[in-house]
Amino acid sequence: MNAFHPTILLTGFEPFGGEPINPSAEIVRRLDGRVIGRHRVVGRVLSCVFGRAREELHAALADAAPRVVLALGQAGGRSELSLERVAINVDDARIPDNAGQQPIDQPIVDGGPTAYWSTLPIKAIVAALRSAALPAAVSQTAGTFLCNHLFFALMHALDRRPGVRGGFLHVPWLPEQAACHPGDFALPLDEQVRGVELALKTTLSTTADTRESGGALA
Ligand code: PCA
Repeated sequence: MNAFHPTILLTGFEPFGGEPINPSAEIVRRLDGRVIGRHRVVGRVLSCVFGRAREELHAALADAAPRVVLALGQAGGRSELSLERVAINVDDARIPDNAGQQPIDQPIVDGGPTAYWSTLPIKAIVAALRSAALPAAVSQTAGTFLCNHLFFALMHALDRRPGVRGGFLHVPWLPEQAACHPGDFALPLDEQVRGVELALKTTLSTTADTRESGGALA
């Protein structure tokens, strides 16, 4: 590893909603500093707070000057690593954030576009993950809480940084969390880390996305 590697910015979120941990933060801690496909991973764990998460993201983009940005978040109850297709320009919080804010039907960027597409090769990533025996699917919504907020802020920022690709991946519960959510799917941390590494490798080796079905099987 040296200072001349181009960088990948990998973000996760602090715990929220009463959970003691957030798998996305654990993955970021495991991969921070790792070299993947000759790119150095710069990891950042962001606040689960509207507005503040966006400022932390902007600071991280300025510091790391990444070629690729992958933002991660927890989606408890999902049964796959979910490659988000689209970020929408609305905050509509089901629960308060970690600072007690609960915006309802608020635009994220006033006068901004309705939505941005992920610029990661989401279908190729789903195919690579499934080939590696990891559960994966394209998701058509990142919700309207912090994850969508951050994803939209990211794509809005990247709109002014041509050539920098970015997107969002939602991850399931860890087994220790699922114990408190009976019946929900869980994926061990090692498998989640393996999935994120593979998603990054696939991004670096794929310029044009593949065309194939990447939907959930159920
Ligand atoms: N998941 C939440 C916000 C932070 C996180 O990890 C979401 O899906 O919006």
